[in-house]
Amino acid sequence: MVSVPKDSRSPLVGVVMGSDSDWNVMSDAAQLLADFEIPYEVEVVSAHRTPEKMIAYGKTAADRGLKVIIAGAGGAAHLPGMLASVTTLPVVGVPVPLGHLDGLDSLLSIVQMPAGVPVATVSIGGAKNAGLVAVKILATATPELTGRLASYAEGLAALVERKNTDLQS
Ligand code: RP5
Repeated sequence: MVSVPKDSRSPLVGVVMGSDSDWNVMSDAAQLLADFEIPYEVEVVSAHRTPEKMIAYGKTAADRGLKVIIAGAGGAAHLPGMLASVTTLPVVGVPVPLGHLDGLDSLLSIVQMPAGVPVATVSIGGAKNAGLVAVKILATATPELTGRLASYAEGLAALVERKNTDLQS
């Protein structure tokens, strides 16, 4: 289990999940944000088990300085959508796969939002991409992050080329 690093800066991204059991997936988002040196917070907020906390989290998130919320949940995954209904911040939803249905239940629960209340949904288990979406949103106001995203993409391309070269040898 990855632990949450301490960062004295005010968090810009909230990484929330319905249960601590989601952390195995959601830690990928946290790691990505850490790689880009983005301050973030991590919180377990359950739509069904702690509904008042969920509403308070969503309602106060923007005033506390957060710019993006990444929300992951599994099964009847209502957390991302419910948070989106009480905040003006962009919400990125991560469908967490559980033991049954391979995460399709989580995906459909998160992606099928009614018009007017969007959740930017990534793939099943796609927490790393959720982190990248958050970085890209932040980069619209932070040119330095744009440069880092370009370097990140170059790194991906270099990796593909390295693997291709290995394949040829
Ligand atoms: C969801 O129920 C959580 O997001 C989690 O994916 C799932 C199971 O939770 P636990 O029973 O492991 O706490 O709300």
